[in-house]
Amino acid sequence: MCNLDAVLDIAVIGAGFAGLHMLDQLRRYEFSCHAYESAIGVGGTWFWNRYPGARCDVESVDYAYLHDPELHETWQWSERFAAQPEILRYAEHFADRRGLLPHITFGTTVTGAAFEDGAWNLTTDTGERVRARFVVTAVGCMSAAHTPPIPGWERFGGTVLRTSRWPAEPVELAGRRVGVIGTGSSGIQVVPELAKEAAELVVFQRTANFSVPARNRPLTQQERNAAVARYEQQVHDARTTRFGHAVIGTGKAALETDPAERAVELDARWARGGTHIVATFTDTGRDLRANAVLADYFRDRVREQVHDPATARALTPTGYPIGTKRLCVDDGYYETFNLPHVRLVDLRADPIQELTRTGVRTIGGDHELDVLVLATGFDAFTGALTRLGITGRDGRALTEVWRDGPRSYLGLAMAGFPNLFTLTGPGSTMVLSNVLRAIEHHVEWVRDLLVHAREHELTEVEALEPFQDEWAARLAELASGTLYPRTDSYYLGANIEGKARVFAPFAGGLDAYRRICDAVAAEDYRGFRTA
Ligand code: NA7
Repeated sequence: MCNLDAVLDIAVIGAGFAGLHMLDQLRRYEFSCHAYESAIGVGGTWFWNRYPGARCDVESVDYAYLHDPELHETWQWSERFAAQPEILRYAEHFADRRGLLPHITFGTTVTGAAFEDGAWNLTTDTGERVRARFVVTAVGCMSAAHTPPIPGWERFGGTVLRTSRWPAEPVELAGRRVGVIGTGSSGIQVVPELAKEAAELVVFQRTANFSVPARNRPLTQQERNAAVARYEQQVHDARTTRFGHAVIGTGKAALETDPAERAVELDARWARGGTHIVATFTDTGRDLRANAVLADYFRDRVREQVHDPATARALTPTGYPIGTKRLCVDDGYYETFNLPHVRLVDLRADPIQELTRTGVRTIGGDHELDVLVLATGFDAFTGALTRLGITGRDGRALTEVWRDGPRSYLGLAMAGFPNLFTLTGPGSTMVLSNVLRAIEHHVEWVRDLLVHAREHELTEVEALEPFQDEWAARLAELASGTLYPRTDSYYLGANIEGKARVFAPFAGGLDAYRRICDAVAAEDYRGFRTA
């Protein structure tokens, strides 16, 4: 690690939760390091997704760093599910507390990363050139926004807003006709908030999603104290549970539980709110008949909440197993459709044809709008990485190497791309676990590998192809034991036209994933070529 050509030991790309923690750890271990961030502030996802209603679907006390016990003890979350401004403040507080800001260049997007003569040359949109021995990407797995290929974007004369790039300044919606395309987690959160202001709200839905109420509320001081007292248990859960935090199920299979008892268990979780309801029974994630029990329970709840039978029918998810798309968590989503100025356009029955100068044209007619909100998702998992312009050994472009889908070893490294590590990369647990828990694991694992490289004076660390192949086979095998591959979702890349269909996340749970990574490290980084 002492090549005189290298300006930095390590360049970090991104200053969200992963990038900040990585940068902090590298500084603590006295590496020369610097981070580059497109935004003008820290926070990543929580910097950009500042639309009204943006909120985490993991409980605040679980969606926080655990590696800093003092921060854990002193930070007080105000609500059960924190809203975007509070999570952003938390990221800013961490960066400030750890003195990270001088070590981040903001407003700078990495546009090229080439491995040449034993180090990485980064280029940026501001013309900066950086040379670093190692690069760690912390670009997020849901950060490359997706704009659907609807004809007529250039024609629409109104305002276009994206949930994933919401303006920092207030947006005036009072008295305006607003349309929303997309009913995933973001759409379902933003719709009730927009309805409070807009004169008219039209929701364009392609696929009805399963959604559970959040039952968000302020945390009591007693609950905050209990969270502090639970610290050791949380650290234990981070290592030993599937999601990285405790989820209390019944431990029973739905198909072996009496229907009356099933209803009691599901009612209790529905009343409590949040995503834990999907883990009520042990078999709903792999058995279609069991899955239907849970799905039917959700469908009945839609009918209870939406007054108009035709709207209720359109909002009722059908045709795919519950949980195979991200379960949404809402705050009054269904009730919003009982308001007189809100209407649903079911795009399955009435597809979008084009945008016109004044709105959205579907087969059924024109919907006149002043504002169009896109909540249309992301080129998930791979998009933020392929947009970096990465070329590895022998000038091979990542976009070429991943043409048939992402390939990685542990989701953290790639054959052909030495000295490059991808936090929350495709092939890790990503959004199938608590992402904060996954981030902390990856950062500490990569840090240890970099320390190992320094101690052993290694100049190159690269994943080996056969181990990468084995990892791909393991990912496919784990996915085949679940219901995920049955549904067109971003987990499979199916939301992006022309994208290879590969189930990208590790579906075996964060606990199992950690054990594998620990074993790799313990066996002198098995599966890596070092020089
Ligand atoms: P999602 O969950 O990917 O949702 C995107 C939504 O946009 C979804 O309803 C899509 O329908 C819809 N969409 C995408 N393209 C189109 C077109 N062309 N026409 C109509 N509708 C379209 O993204 P979110 O931002 O809501 O959530 C992302 C993650 O953030 C979430 O999983 C949490 O982890 C937090 P589709 O279902 O594809 O038919």
